[in-house]
Formats: sequence, C-alpha cells, structure tokens
Amino acid sequence: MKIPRLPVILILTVILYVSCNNANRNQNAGNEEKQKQEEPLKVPPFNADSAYGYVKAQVDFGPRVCNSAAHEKCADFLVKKLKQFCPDVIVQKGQVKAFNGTTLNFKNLVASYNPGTNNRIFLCSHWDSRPFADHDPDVKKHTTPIDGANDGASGVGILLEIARQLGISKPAIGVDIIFLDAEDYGPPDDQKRNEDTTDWWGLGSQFWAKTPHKANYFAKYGILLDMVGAPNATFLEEEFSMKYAPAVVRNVWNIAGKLGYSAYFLYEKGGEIIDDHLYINMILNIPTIDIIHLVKNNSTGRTDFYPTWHTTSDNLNSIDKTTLDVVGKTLMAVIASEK
Ligand code: AHN
Ligand code: ZN
Repeated sequence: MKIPRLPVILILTVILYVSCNNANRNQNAGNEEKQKQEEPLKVPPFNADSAYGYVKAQVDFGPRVCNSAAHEKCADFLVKKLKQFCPDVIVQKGQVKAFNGTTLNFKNLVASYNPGTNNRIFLCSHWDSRPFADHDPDVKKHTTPIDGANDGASGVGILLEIARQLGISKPAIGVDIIFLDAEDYGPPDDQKRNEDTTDWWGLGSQFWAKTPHKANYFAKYGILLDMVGAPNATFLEEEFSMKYAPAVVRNVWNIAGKLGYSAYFLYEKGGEIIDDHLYINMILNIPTIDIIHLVKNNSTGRTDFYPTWHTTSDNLNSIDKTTLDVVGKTLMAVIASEK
C-alpha cells in the first residue's frame, strides 16, 4: 500500500509541535508553583524596639515576685497597657499555696480579640519573676530574687507588642493574649527533697486551666513563650509540646523557616519541661506548645536551659532585640495564617 508522504510528515510535525509546547507550559507552571512556595511570607508589622521597651518597663519595676510591691505595680501597668490595646480585658485574681506554705496572691490577665468566636487561638507567657537565684554561681545570691528579663519579661514584652499590633490591624480570628502568674515559685534546687511533687510550678496556669476566665472556654490551640529574648536563642522541639501538640509545633516551625528563622527554630528534639503548657494540655485539653530556649548538652545528652537561667545575670543585658523580632514576627505570621 502506498502511503502519501506529505500529509504524514505534516501530521507528525504538528504532533511534535503541540507536545513540545505542552511540555514547555508544564515546566513554566512548575516554575511558577516553585516560586510561589519560595516567595518569602508576608509578615504583618511587629516592632522589636517597642517589644524591648515593654521588657525594660517590666524589669524597671524590680523583681515581680508574688506578694511584692513590684508585682502589684507591674500588674497595674500590664492591665493598663492591655486595656489600651484591647476592649475586652479580664483580670483573674486568686490565691494559691506555694511549696513552702506561703499564700501567693496572683493575677492572670487575659485580653480577648473577637471574644465572640470559638475560631480562636491563645498566646501566653508568665509575668511573675523567680524569688530566688538558686542557680547563681555565687551561692550567697541563691536567695536573691531575679530580674527575670528573659525568664518572664521577654515573652510578655513580645506579647504586649503583639497586643498593640492586633489593636491596630484587628485579627481575622479570635486571639487571647494571656499573662499567667505564679509560674516561677517552684522549690529552690538546693532545698529539693525527694518527696517534693513537681506541681509547684505554673500555679497560675494550673488555676486558669481548672477555672478559665470564661465558662466553656475553647481555643483551637495555644502557644506559650518562655525565655524568648536571649541572643541567638535556640528553640528545640520540647517533648511535652511534641506529645500533646505535634501539628502545632510543625506549623509554627515551618512558618518560622519560611521567614528565614531556621537558625532559631531548630528541628531538634528537646527534653520534657514542666511549664505552664503542660497543665493546660493535661487539665484543659487544649493542644499547647512551649517555645522555650533550650540547649543540647552533648555530654549528658539531655537539654539544659540557657546559662543565666535562675541567676542574677538574667537581666536586661541578656536581652537581644533580634530574638524578640524573630519570635514576634513568627507569631504575627502564625496569626495571619489562620482563617
Ligand atoms: C522546672 O524546672 C521543673 N521547670 C521550669 C519551668 C520554668 C521555670 N520556666 C521558667 N522558669
Ligand atoms: Zn524560671
């Protein structure tokens, strides 16, 4: 059979042309997709100078130890600022017993944006500071209260700046900013007895988790900040966070990575830390993570706190604006990513 040459060649040419074109288009689509993924995330504004100012303002009151005058004055300051930024502020007052029998007067402070919706998340940090520098290299200082610039004030400073920003831009979802009290009144290390329970920490969060500021309180998840202001801080994947809220850890770490902060938010396991998030997870059943500065100890294989933890050197000199910026911008991006 004779096949006509010219039409066959024509048809083959057309097929070749069309398939090449398609391949090209597919490749272009792939590039666009890739570009979209790699495009840096847009970060809503967060001002690290302002956050630093809020850290300093707290430290300037002196150690915010429960029952002290500085504690009382700082509470007034925090409530005043929250009310400036948010119309719905609730102060939860109460008393709890410390490990040594002292009755502690505490205040948990809650600012609620879009209080009517259950489509919400909360961000929290403890605002009290530790009554003893029991890890100070100088034993004589073991009973001195600490400034807690990092351990306490850093997280609150970042959250106050977030509260200010949310007051301006109004979040699409519900957000609660919660300042928890009486976290750091745990027994001093040199006085620890075997029969001590571990539940002397996070007394304010234990109270709040049992009795939230509102009946039937619900949030999709929570984020705790603890010691988030030291230079070159490293946030490891804390073990209780991974046990109770692994998807939240993944999401926050991914967002931080997209912002270029993967030197701070490490994909590395950290040990279990008894902190406010543990009680919220156990008692209130809201998946809550702890963004906490941890350091891998290569000789013990365990994770340690940063070197000035529970020492008199946890003061304003140990605060770095860049770290405040990294954490603040990450959280602003997390809020903006929620629908
Ligand atoms: C314990 O040392 C068991 N928990 C530490 C929680 C903490 C203290 N966070 C800040 N200060
Ligand atoms: Zn502490």
